[in-house]
Amino acid sequence: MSDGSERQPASARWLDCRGRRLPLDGRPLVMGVLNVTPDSFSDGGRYVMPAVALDRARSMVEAGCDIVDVGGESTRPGADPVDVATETERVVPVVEALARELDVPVSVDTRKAEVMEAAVAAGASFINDVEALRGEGSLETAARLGVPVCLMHMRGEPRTMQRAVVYEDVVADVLGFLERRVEAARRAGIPDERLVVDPGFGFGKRLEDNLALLAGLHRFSALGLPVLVGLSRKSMIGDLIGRPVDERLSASLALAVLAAERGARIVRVHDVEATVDALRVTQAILEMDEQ
Ligand code: HH2
Repeated sequence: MSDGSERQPASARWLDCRGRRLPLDGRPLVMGVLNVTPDSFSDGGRYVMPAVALDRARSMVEAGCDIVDVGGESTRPGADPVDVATETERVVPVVEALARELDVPVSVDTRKAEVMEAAVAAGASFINDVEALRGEGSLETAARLGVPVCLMHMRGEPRTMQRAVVYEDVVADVLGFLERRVEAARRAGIPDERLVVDPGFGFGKRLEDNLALLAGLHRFSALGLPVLVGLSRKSMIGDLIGRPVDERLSASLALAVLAAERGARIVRVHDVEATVDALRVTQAILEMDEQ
């Protein structure tokens, strides 16, 4: 276990997804969103059939995506939870098809230990948990499954998370939370090489909180772990420019670039091709900065 002093900088590492190694020292990795839900805020209802989901995933991979994130439960503000059986039925056939057919790792976006287990058995090689392994049995399950895990900050739970939001200092609060979850993950036996952190844009945060988090994103690199961000098409963009979900590409790209500039190593997006282009040119400048 690391005491922090010998921790490698996030920029010098690989993320090992069951033998598929994702480099963390080049342009930020692009995680393509594939929601197999009827009700997700952006792509709900479009990719529920495994064949359609596979087509969508293939086109994201052709567009340059490094990892595909499959989710079977919407976590948009106000969303109702789904039961384990429903989520498993949605996710497992799609994960199975993607893991068989694609050359990139498949991530499962879930906060349930049972779904993590079933998805990894079906071929998933990354766990993306918006509850940072706080669900029953999740820590132990993720430790045993041996795949990388993203620990995300969320205040409360999706149904209620936007009610009465108040932070004293949102960056310090979210950092403190992630520090505690990283510690819990280490104690459960998950090594740093398998940990990723995410401040959780839009999860129990007001516009001003989201803006402060992005402005202070560079501070999260102090955790010594790769930082993932999900900003694509989110309501903070709608709040700023008043455009509907399908007209938020330009603003999403601006936020992806700003996040990359502030040290994000993985960017979770709906629009893969445009984001890869934006991040490639960003990376060229960042590498000049480092010289
Ligand atoms: N955002 C969403 C879902 N999962 N995971 C991480 N690590 N970070 C995020 O910011 C994040 C996430 C919400 O977006 P989406 O999946 O498009 O919508 P929905 O939750 O409605 O399915």
